[in-house]
Amino acid sequence: MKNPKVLVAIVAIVALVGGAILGRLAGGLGGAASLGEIAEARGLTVEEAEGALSSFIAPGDYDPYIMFASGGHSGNLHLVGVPSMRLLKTIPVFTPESWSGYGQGADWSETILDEGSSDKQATELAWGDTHHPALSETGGEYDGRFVYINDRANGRLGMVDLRDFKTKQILDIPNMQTSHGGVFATPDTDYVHVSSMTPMPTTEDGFAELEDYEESFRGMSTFVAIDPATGRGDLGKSFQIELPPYTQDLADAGKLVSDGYAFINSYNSEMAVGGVMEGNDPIEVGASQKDFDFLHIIDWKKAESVAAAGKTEMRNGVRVITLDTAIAEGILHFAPEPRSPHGVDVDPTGNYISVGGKLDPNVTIYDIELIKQAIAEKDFDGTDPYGVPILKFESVVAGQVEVGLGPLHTQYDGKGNGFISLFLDSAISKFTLGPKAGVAEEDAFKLVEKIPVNYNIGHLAATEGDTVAADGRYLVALNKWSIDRFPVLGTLKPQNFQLIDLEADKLRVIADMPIGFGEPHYTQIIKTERLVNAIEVYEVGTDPLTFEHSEVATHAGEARVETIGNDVHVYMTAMRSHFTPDVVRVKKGQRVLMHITNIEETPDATHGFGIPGYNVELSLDPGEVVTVEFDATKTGAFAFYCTEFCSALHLEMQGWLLVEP
Ligand code: K7E
Ligand code: CUA
Repeated sequence: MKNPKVLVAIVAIVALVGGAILGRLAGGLGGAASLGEIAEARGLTVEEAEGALSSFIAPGDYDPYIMFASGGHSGNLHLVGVPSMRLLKTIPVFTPESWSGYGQGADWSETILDEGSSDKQATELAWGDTHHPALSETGGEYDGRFVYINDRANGRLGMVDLRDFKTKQILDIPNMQTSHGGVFATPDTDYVHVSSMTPMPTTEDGFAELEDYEESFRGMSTFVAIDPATGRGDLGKSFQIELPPYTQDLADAGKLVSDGYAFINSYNSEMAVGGVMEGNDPIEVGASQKDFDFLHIIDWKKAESVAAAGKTEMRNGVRVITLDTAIAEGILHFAPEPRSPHGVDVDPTGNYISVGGKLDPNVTIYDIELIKQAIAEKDFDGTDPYGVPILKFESVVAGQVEVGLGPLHTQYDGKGNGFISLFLDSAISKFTLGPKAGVAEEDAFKLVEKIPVNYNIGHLAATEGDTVAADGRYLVALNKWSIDRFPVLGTLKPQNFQLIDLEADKLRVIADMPIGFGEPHYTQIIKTERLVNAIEVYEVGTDPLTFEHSEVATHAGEARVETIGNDVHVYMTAMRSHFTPDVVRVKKGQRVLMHITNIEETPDATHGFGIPGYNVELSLDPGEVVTVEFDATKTGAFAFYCTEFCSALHLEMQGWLLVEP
């Protein structure tokens, strides 16, 4: 044995595997030493072998957790098993995607994308920048019903129904150009919150000069009212709160003792607008002058009743509580927060609010009781230029912990600890919270441990870490750079997820997962067992948008072609291994409406439908009805076919679209 570390590995692994497993290994593999031989052959250290065993999910077994990861500017949502870090699914939200047929000719998904581009936009949008997924909650716990995600670029909110895991709504939120703060669901998903990132002009035509920034631009906090049955956002019941033109950043909802409050970080309270060629400071310099920015504390329950009392202005279909009203009604307060903060995160007990100031080496931990008391006693340190009262820093802060450089986002284990990402240090620091999270007075607000990650971490996510039920099982680091972690495969490198086992004695990374399909910003991790609404097949004839029986559903034996005026309606069925009808004749210039029903009842018996030259690609999941509409603009004999390898005669599952001159 050449490698001494392998000898250690063998000893450790033999010690590691318990009696029962040892027996099985001895029987099956000819002795536990076989594990050591594998470790040796693969050059694994003890720690690596332990890590592999603790993240391994045997073929055919399921992961106990599912991570909902944003896909960044790919516009998608990715589902990853934890701890195996296997990619299970990609759900397109803001971007057309041809595997699932999303926005690729299917009427219902195109409707969603179309509705997602209101007059607010300059054109019809075909991308989004997803940052923060928010799973719906009941009583502060994930309920497995819906997941929401923002489009940071275009001020929109996507909703995915966790029955069929498809995007069912894109809500283009008026009066804000961008969206970042949140997304979070209030503890019973009455509202889903999104706030703007960059303030926008409040003028009718959306234009204002940058010289008028302080007067004319405003930020916006939006509470989107959610229909509990469908999960859809309803702008008519929603309300917005106008904010000063600072850059509102991350946000979080209060829970339990802080229920009814929302918290939003801000930076650029300097209100720098850039203009380096016009003699101004670059934005990053102008926006980093002050030692403190403002944590926005919003009493959203009060805002809800102020809106119900009609003290709002109607702007583009939404009730807006103006900044003056928000101040007068005591809806909005500020607390100073150290330099250019990014993340704000409420702990599972609802008592503590952690803020990471990018340019300050501390995590600052606020206490909601102190905040409430300071508001009640008007313990203010003056106001900001717009008249928003500022609470005294020392009156509302419970503790600060020096954690390292570039602190961003915090997650919790539900055992009194916080984990904060350190972008500049490429590390995660573990720190303790205070007595209200069950920590002894003498241990409160201390640095526990700091571990390196690779590299430049943004968010991090703990299992159920945003809820009252944070269980402290795993932590995933979402790293921006992966510079030397993987083979060089061209110039665009993947992001890197790293898995950390929170039950190990000492924290360390146990698995890497390169993300070669976008830049995930945030993820939420839910116990798989909570996804109780997930279905495997639709009832035959279901319209996926409404979950109701479709008017154009075509059952076996009902296939037909009907011509009404210039429209040719083709009622088609798909079943292993044929489309009926398989020959469709139309004339050039006619409008073709194909209503296709997959009449299969077997899970996974998916068919596809592609037509060459016409940019049509659909996924027809078992039971699903999809309508595709297009003008027969080009003559020819087009060989349409099933795009999923569904059966032994899949290749024969084809037909003709004949477009006669
Ligand atoms: Cu930190 Cu958009 Cu959540 Cu990215 S934000 S990292
Ligand atoms: Cu149906 Cu291939």
